[in-house]
Amino acid sequence: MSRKIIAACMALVILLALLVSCTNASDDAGSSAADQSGAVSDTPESSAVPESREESLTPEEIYDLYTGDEYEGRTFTIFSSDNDVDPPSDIVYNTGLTGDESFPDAINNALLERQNLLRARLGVELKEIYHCDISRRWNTSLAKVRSAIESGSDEFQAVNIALYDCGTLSLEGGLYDLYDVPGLEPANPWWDQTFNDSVEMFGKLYFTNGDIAFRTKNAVTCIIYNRSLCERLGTEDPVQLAINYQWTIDKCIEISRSLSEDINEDGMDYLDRIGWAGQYDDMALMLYGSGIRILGTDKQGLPELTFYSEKTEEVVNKVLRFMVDTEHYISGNDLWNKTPWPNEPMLALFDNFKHGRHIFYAAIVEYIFKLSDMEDSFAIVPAPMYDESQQQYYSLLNSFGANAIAIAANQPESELQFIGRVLDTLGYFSWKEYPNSLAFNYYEIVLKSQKLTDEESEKMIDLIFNTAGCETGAIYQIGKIGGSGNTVYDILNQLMSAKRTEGLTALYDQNEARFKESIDEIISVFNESN
Ligand SMILES: [Ca+2]
Repeated sequence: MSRKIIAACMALVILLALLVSCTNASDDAGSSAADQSGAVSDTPESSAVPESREESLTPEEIYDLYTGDEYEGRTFTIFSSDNDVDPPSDIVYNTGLTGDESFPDAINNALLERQNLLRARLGVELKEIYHCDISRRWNTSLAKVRSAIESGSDEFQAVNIALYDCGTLSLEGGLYDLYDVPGLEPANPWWDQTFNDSVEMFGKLYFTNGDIAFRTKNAVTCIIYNRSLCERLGTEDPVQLAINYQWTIDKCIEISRSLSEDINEDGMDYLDRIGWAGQYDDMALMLYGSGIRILGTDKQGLPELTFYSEKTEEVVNKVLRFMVDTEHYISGNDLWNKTPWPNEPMLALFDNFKHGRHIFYAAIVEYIFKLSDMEDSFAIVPAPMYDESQQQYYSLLNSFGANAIAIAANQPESELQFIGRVLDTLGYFSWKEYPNSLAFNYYEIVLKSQKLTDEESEKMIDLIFNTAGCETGAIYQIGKIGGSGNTVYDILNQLMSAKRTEGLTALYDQNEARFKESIDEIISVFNESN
């Protein structure tokens, strides 16, 4: 524990030094890339930071990174999984891949550079085993890791797999606690602290995320909006509202209600002008953005049910009422087989959005890479807050789309220091503050993809990525016992599909005992295996 605190203090010293040097270098107040807190940071008075010894230390010294040569000639393999058959790797360089809009050359080149740096620094060769798991979770990928654990296979040193599979493995004792891995410091700034805080359970950290893997950054939920349309309609500007911490659910709904036009006068349908294009996932986005969590942790670090309150009911009812307002809200869930994209109705709405027929499109960050041919100007904003007093945004990592990095128990404890050191070094070379790194290039692309000023765009990037966390209640499937029963999301889906405008309390009451039982089961499975 003390090691964590020391590292966090050192990180703070560096953070302050970076902020000061940034202020000295130019008057550009926008780039708060060093801001890890997620909150709006006041630039500290430069006199507050003494000319200290720390400034002359290299980052390797400050963060206590291993720089020796005892691993010369070794290979480090990461087992990755996703549901694409043959996607570009986000771990190693993709030979022969150029000019792909959703996978820019700058990213691929940064992967190559990272491999070269790792080889030059530690003499270690980076490799990846990719496995396509069509169903994404609880299937072949999970089976492969389990079987590697059973046989003690040394095929791979770390895993980069679905959040759900990380959750399952962590309960059954299949993953190491990253707080206990020598050579790895999860408090280092290239690991995502808000993510770590959101998934820490039983006082342990079984999986993490950070600058090391950008595909998961693509899975952060956000709201894309058409800025030109807002100007034409004379609404308030969501980016400015977000920057001023006035971006709330009420504002979001109010702005959506400024657009409703039945173009062909045959009733509202998917080709009309409608303020918001979304889907059932919007409920999870709004709840998370309001600071509501299905699962929290108690003082002992044990999981506890934190979902229901009057505030929760208010948010749910607000979103339900918005969703049935078909003049201003259109849901992909109502459009199966009703558009030229029969099985992918969200693509129909995305096409509409591109053509200026919606103000908002609730999505994940990845979608902004697909708008280069959109004429109107657009940008991303975080999920709105419950109200202005919240003064903090929360961005939900899409639990289905995101992976996490973990060390599985196929490796013996004697290998942990090697694995920890390589992972931390890889993280460091991926860090957005490291010159021309993977994360640096990723953020540059997100920045330039938005049609905003650089300063505005940087602020949105900070507000979204520095507040991204995960809903452990979804990952651990609270409510399912032995594979059956309703999760919290299941009961919300029931309300949405029935077009209800209230009714959470009764449904919740019917299921609460089961939710609690499910949590007790998680605790007992964990206690038996760990
Ligand atoms: Ca119509």
